[in-house]
Amino acid sequence: MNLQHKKVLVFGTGISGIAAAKLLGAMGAQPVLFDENEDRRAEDIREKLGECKAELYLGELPRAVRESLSLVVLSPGVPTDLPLVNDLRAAGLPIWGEVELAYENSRGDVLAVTGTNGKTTTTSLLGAIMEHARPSVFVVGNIGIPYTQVAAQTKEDSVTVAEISSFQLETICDFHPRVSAILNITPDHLNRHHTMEEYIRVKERIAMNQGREDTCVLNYEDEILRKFGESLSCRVIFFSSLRTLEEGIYLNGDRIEYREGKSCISLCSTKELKLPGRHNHENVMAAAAMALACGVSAEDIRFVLKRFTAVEHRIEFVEEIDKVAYYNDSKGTNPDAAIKGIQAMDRPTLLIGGGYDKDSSYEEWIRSFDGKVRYLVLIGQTREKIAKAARACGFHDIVMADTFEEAFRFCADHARPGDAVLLSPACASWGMFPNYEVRGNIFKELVRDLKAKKQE
Ligand code: UMA
Repeated sequence: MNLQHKKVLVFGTGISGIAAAKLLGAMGAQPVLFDENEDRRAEDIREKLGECKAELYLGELPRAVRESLSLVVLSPGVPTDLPLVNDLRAAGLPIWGEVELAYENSRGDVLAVTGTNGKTTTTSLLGAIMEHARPSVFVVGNIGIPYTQVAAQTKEDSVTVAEISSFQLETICDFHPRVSAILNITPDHLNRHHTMEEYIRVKERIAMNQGREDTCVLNYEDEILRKFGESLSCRVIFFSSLRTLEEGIYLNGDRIEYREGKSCISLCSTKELKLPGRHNHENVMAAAAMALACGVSAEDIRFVLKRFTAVEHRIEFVEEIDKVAYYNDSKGTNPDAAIKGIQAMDRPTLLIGGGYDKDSSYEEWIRSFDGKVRYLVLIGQTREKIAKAARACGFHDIVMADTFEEAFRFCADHARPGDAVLLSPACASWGMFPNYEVRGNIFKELVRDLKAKKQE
């Protein structure tokens, strides 16, 4: 689409909106930035826009402006069924996501990772492998770097490794990864997608433009994905952490093996990895399969696998103070991710949970405690709902805290030598924090303050 001198609405003034407006400005379009939150400070937004001359509207979008538009670009956090978005769609305007805008204006190959959990680790690891093997690599998307921020820098030989959320998949049109992966699908973001069926449908959109030349990497142990694989026209590589496969990548004892036709490559042992847990071994297999599909050598993949360490905020070890280990799993933003968090603990644990309500149910998470949780310290909007679910599952060691600091203090005061204190909330951070990174960083600051006090 030629956007020269065309007015394009960019909905949302977060990091995606700012980057999309800048890209549009550089392309010769006229970006119109809009945010429903009238409390956003116009000066701050203008400062972030720098040289980009965008019109800016906060709170309401004037009718005259709506009528002058040629395209709408949505930030991922903007629901596609908002009345305003419905009106713009009904007026015949194309509605793109920020990812689609970036894709339309970038070059080279795209490798895209989605799934309910493990996306960030898999994307980072794949990014590290590609950076080791290729000259020009960009790691973007839900991981925290808007794709539009780098699109203009990509070249024919570039590889863009993108973490793509369900929010972002709702608004792609021609987005066409050469290699895609869906790691797993378990209930999440149901307040946005309304039903599990819709959430699955949206996730599966990652492969909708892939053809015979392309590859989709899927989890064989996820029944939905196993079936989905049978329906695809592109090449499918399955991974499994529970069985050996005739074709694909799998765990054979502690060895990660890749089998294609008659050839079988042994990549490495899980003992050589710095990423703990079965869920991480799945992430490793997915990243390795994607890299192999791009023609990266087993030797290059092996080199990176043996060196790659955990991603920040994902079961991240922070400090040991008085023989109590503190772990930051702020990225455990849904029950399934938080299950991985508690499963990774090998000692009695004081667990901080709760936050923003995404219509999740918490029983399965509580049942996964497996006798390890000494106290469940609850915060935020969901604390009553989680407490109710816990009691219904027979778990009663519940503490209610009014603030994050209070929750932390309770854990620090009640932990015994040999215990772990784990922040793994099973909920999004919104309402108490701008995002999970801020929540995780505050947790780490509290741990470091505690250490400093003990040393005084
Ligand atoms: N806004 C409205 N109306 C709405 C919703 C939002 O006007 O109905 C405005 C808000 O007032 C705000 C702006 O939109 O000013 C925020 O836009 P955004 O929520 O899309 O946030 P960005 O800062 O652009 O960050 C987004 C992703 N955020 C979400 O998907 C919620 C980031 O993912 C992503 O890293 C970034 O783009 C770069 O691609 C975060 C996330 O929480 C980490 N993702 C979810 C997850 O991982 O579970 C999907």
